[in-house]
Amino acid sequence: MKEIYRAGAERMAAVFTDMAVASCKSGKGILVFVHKSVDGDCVGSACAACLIFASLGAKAKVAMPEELPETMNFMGVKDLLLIPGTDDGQLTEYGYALVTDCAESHRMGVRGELFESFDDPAIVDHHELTGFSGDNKWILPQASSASEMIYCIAVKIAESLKRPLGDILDPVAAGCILTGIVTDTGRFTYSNTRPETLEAAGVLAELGGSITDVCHNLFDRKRVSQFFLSNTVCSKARLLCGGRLAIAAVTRAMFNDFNACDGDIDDVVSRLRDIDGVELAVVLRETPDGTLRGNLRSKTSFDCSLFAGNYGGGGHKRAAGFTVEGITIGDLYEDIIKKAESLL
Ligand SMILES: [Mn+2]
Repeated sequence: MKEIYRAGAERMAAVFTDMAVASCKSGKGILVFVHKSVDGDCVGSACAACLIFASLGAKAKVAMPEELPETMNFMGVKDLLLIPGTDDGQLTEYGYALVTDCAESHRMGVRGELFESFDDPAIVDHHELTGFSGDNKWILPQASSASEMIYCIAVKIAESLKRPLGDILDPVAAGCILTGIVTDTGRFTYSNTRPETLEAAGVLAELGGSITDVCHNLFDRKRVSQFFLSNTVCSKARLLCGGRLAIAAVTRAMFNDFNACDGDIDDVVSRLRDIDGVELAVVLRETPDGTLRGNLRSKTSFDCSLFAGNYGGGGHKRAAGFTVEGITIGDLYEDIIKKAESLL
């Protein structure tokens, strides 16, 4: 295992093992939290963590902030999920908390309050964050995905227990981790794809994960509404700042016209970034709850995470986002252009 992962993975392997032991002794399960607007990495890393705990004899489930998107059904993880409003009665059976691909309760949607009620939760995250320290917290922005970090933890658990990795990661867990890695590396095309990321993917494929299934379900498949709305949004996008900024705004009316759902424009921001000459792509949308969501992607140098910070958001250098309210989408659009102009 590469140096940047080793110490953290070893430390967290001990944390996972200790949590499993404590959970078995007390009879209280482990809840794994994720960010809202779930994606392949948060669901994949969280479900894999649950299955790792299960391999250690402990009961663990994911405290989902929303229902699982239909496109993720292929992961075969429904039994691991607690869905708000349907499984809430079970929550008292849990006494320990882990969060993956996220660290901050305000990003957890309806689960934020529950997360806050846990003392000193364990964290595994790869977002650019400061202010989280402690032996049970591992933040590694250089990691491709939270899922790759979970993979490293599983490797260290297997090593320390002298068990084969397949004992710790069953085929479903391997598929979950692969889902997170494929998602966050844009199918191994983003610059966060390291040689060790590819090595991990190879091992996970051997353990039963399928890159084909992830790519088909999370990248290639398009709902009819998604296809037509995303084409319309792209056709309305503008190139500014000498072609270095591509920006598009999506109103609720546009969603309604196409009978489309919120996730239907998730692919637009990378399509805009891929235009020759574009360094920063921004897609703004009106969300169903009345807030505005901004998604940013950059090609080579622009720091999206830093820029999203202007609006209280964050993420990664090449991909970030934010949520704001109290401003119209038109005003936000102009404000972003003004701020980006001085940086591009
Ligand atoms: Mn992630």
